[in-house]
Amino acid sequence: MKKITPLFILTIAILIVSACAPTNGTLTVTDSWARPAQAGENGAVYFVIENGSASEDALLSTSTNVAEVAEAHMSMVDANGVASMQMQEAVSMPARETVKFKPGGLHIMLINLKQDLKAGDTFTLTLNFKEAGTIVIEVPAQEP
Ligand SMILES: [Cu+2]
Repeated sequence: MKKITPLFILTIAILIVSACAPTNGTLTVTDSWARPAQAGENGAVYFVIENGSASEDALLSTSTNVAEVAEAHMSMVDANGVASMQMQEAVSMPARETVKFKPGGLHIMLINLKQDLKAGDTFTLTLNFKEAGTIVIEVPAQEP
C-alpha cells in the first residue's frame, strides 16, 4: 500500500532592515538631506516617504532643535512664472505610494535656523503622522 507523504514547505521570511531607513513598520523614510544654510536663515529638508501599508496616512507636523519652526511647504510656479511656497496643514500619504519631498516641490522649511548647517553636519527631525505616530530621522546637510 502506497502512502503519500505530505510535503511540508517551510517558508522563511527574511526581514531586511536597513540601518539608514527609519521605519515604524508602515512608513519608511529614506534619502533625507538638507541644504547647507547659516544661522538666522531658512533651510530646507528633503526626503522620500514610502507608505507600505494598505491604509492612508498623513504627515501632520514636524519639529527640530536646529530651527524655530519646521513646517511642510509646497513650492509652485504660477501662470506668470512667479514662484511661491504654500504651507501644508497636512501632507497626504496614500496607501502603498511613495511621496517625494524634493527641490521645486514638497519640502520641510526650517524657519530661522538657530545654528549653521554646514555640509557634513547632521541633525534630527521629528515627523508626526496621523496614524503611524512619530518617526525621528537623521538629516545630513549636503550640497544638492
Ligand atoms: Cu518653504
